[in-house]
Amino acid sequence: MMRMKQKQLQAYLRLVQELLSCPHGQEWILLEHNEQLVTPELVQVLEQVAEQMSAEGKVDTAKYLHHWAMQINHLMEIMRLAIAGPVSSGKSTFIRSVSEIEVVDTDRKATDETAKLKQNTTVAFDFGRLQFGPNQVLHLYGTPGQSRFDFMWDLIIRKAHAYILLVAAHRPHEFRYTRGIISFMKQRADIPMIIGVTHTDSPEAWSKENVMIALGYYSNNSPPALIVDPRDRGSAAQALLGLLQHSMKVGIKL
Ligand SMILES: Nc1nc2c(ncn2[C@@H]2O[C@H](COP(=O)(O)OP(=O)(O)OP(=O)(O)O)[C@@H](O)[C@H]2O)c(=O)[nH]1
Ligand SMILES: [Mg+2]
Repeated sequence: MMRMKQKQLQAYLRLVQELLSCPHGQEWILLEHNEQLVTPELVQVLEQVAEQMSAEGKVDTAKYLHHWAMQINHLMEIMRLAIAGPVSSGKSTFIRSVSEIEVVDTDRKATDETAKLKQNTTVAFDFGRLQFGPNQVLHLYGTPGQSRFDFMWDLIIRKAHAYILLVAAHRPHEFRYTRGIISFMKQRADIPMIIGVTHTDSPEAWSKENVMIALGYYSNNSPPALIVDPRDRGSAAQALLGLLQHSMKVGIKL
């Protein structure tokens, strides 16, 4: 802090001020707009202001700033995100679309009932990596769709910070199986999740709203749902941003 230039310090303090006055739920957007200030120095400034507030007896403000210092600190590290969902919902495609590294391919020729649906299925997991903003690295883990690999779901979900559940809108007979995946995940890890509705370009596709109802979400406790085309890099990146925003809102377990 001592060595920080005066001008730089002012910029950080201004951002802290904005963070304190911005509407609840908008913090992540504010940070996105000030991406160049989301650095270890910001964490330092947040903690120092928090300490000062605490000394002045403003405990809630201090707690709030400390919370954000921890969230930002965490953001600058690696975030592990899982992409789950039934066979052929688009998990491998999603990760291939956004990853900056060659995706570790564990797709094998499908032999069982999956073969009717597609030629190849993931038998271990997909792994991709993505630099998101100057300080943030995302590691993406795609689960295999078939339930005989549920030990792999278990390993991945226990390690993940948050996940996207992909569901194909044109295969309603899989909605019940998808609910099973969701409750499996929920039992193992209480982490932020969003629903990504895929295959909405199919003529048989259900609407996003109806898919959500079929998954058992009726009311305001439902997770955010987005339409996503995993084949499209922009669409997949938008879904990741949606997951990050949601994670910021509900908080990530550190
Ligand atoms: N038309 C259309 N095709 C899609 C969409 N999403 C995925 N696909 C296609 O669906 C097929 C299956 O996608 P995968 O990414 O292999 O599915 P997966 O979820 O990894 O499947 P498993 O590994 O077997 O569980 C691929 O041919 C994708 O290109 C979509 O929104 N629309
Ligand atoms: Mg796959």
